[in-house]
Amino acid sequence: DALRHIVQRMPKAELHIHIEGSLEPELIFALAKRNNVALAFDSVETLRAAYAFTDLQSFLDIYYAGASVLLTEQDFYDMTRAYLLRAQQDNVRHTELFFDPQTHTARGVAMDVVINGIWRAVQDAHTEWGMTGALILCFLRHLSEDDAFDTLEQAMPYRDKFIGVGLDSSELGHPPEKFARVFAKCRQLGLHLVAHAGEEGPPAYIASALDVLHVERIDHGVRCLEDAALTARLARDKIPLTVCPLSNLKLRVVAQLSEHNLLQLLDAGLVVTVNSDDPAYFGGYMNDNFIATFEALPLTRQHAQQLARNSFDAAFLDVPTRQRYL
Ligand code: ES4
Ligand code: ZN
Repeated sequence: DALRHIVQRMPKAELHIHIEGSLEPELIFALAKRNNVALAFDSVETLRAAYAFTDLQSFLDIYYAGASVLLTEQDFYDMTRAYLLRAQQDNVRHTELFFDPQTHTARGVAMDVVINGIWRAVQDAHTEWGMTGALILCFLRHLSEDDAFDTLEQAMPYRDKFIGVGLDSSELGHPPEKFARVFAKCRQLGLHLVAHAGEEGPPAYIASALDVLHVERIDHGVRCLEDAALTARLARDKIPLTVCPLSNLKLRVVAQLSEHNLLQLLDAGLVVTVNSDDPAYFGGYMNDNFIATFEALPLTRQHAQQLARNSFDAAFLDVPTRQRYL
């Protein structure tokens, strides 16, 4: 119909996608077989049937299990290639990919295997389709700040292959302050800074991500509306929110998409973007997120165009590249 056509046609940037969350069950099983890795599920169907989440942690447990099949550089390449191909079909022209090195280095997979595999797929998508892409290294917030420092040090030989750092995994009980020193170090290194905040955690975590970590964007951030002063600040300072509607639905941040606050966020003057988060787990890629949200909320064609424009405004692009997209 008309909406699907408009959404399909708009060039978009995806700024909140965990590349390990793009691993489809079929690829998990193919890689498990290729690498002789044992899985706790006996088929694609039983694995997919386990994708019934009640909160963030119930998802993370199965997401880390899925990532256990990734061992070689080719595995990371194949995963990333499949995502970029799918994004290209949704007319996504630019992607900023989160990756979780600690999920892999903790299993004995070397940092170069992770980064080189993902980065080679990004380069090939640029050569073949003109798609631009960049990597954002995420620290797992359920682990210690010392572990994050070790991870940063292991990644420094590949500093030219990632543009920034983020903070993900279990939010509650792991506030931004826990990572103040490592983010200060990353800031000195000239890395872009983002953090998940205000997904399950309170608005105070959004405020401390800004005040203590000095992040440039907030991943999720949907709970900001509980604090009017914080919302006004996000609008005034044009801090983008990378919102992930189907993720919020599947992790029960909202009970129904019709209860999602995306329209209120836009009406508050925030730089909202739409993203897929972990598309293989949450039931949809970029355009699925747009269409499901537009079917559930009274959003217009102008809102769709605003969201697409915001995705490029919020991207970490150099001025000429941004100009080319707008
Ligand atoms: C994540 Cl939805 C979400 N939240 C926090 N951490 C994550 N890692 C992968 N997906
Ligand atoms: Zn996320």
